[in-house]
Amino acid sequence: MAIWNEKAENMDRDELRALQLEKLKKTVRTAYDHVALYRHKMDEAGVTPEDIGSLDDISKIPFTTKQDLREHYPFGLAAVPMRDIVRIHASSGTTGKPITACYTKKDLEMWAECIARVATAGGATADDIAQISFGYTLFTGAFGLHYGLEKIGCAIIPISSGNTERQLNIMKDFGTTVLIATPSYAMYMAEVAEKMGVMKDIHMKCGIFGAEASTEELRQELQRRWGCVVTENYGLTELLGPGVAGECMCRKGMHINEDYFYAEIIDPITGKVLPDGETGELVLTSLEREGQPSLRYRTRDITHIITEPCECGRTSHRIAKITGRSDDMLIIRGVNVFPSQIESVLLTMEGIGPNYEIVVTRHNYTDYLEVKVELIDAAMLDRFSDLENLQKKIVTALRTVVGIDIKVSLVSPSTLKRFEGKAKRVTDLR
Ligand code: DLL
Repeated sequence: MAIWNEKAENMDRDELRALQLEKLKKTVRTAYDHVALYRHKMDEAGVTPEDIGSLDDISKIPFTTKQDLREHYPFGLAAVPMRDIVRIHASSGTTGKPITACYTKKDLEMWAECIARVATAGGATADDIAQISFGYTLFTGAFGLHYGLEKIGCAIIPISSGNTERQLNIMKDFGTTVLIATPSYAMYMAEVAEKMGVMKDIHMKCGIFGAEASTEELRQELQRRWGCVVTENYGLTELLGPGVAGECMCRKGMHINEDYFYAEIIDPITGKVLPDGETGELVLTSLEREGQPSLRYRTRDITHIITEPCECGRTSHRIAKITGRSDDMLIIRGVNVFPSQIESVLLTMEGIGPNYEIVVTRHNYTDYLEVKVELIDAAMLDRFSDLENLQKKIVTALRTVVGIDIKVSLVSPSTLKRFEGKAKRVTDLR
């Protein structure tokens, strides 16, 4: 299993911690001196950059939130003059103002390095033809992956997202071996490929997917349909974009680029730092961003840190699959429900497809969940008892895992919405 940067990725952990501390001190100093938000927050908490004498001292620094970033939209968190910024990205910002990210030339080099590591871990090499099916827009996904894959030496097809039939014809004609997409779009592409009958002419080596939560069950389904290894990677605009962490071929958690990012897990309610291995909210600090450093950014993503050595030989800690975002969690009649729990049940059931929609409603002050899921065989709609049996089976399986009764509606094949970027599975009508 190839490693892009052995020196960095196999670094002795004591050496790594010393490097992290050195970089943390510098980052805190820069953030304090050049970004008003960080200076005000630290002054208010009575902390100075000199108070950072060990990695544990990071807990003295106040958290940064998405709200802070919104309030300083667009460039209030830039730590360098605008003439040193060479790229600007932004998150989709479906609610409220978008989040912006400013990069210097050095940041872009560091980004390409992070992606080269993650993509190599996921199986990409200079011999590959890599199709980037993320949108080339303000979204960090396409441009982020692009320069890292180019650094590796892949032949890149910058096709962007959408126009699925064309995507598949290109895969067939150009001999794409690596696909870059969201897991939900990769699933949709697989469905269309099967319908077009082109799957036999596509010879994928690996799918390097990310940008949204997905379950282990969805990975298995994607691997089965594409006939290749599927790894996932993680990142966010606020910190960099993709490249914060990514899986290796062992597929047992995403290796964090720890020389560039310091990860903590906190209790999302109390803000207390939790020991390694406990599940909570991921908090990230950038260790080498020039354009826009981040101090203790609350990602809202729920995961845990895996410290056991990985069989691949990398010494970095890993983050486990994101089980959801703390703000995605649904509280239904007092029970916490993550959409990922529902997905993991649905994907193990026979007779239904991998697409689903969760609808939340409220009647007489009580919340209800409905899951719409597609039948594989439309003819089943005419066989009432089969339909009823399948429905009952899904309701029971969901009750066992989620702990509440969820209404299940079985709909005709190919009738639910498909997504070319990040899937939106939950419709909250409350
Ligand atoms: O989604 C960056 C990215 C692009 C990552 C391409 C990987 C591949 P944003 O649009 O700012 O950035 O969204 C960041 O997406 O806080 C998570 O909630 C979610 N997310 C990203 N990767 C994963 C993943 C990009 N592998 C937000 N699993 C993050 C679960 C993910 N959630």
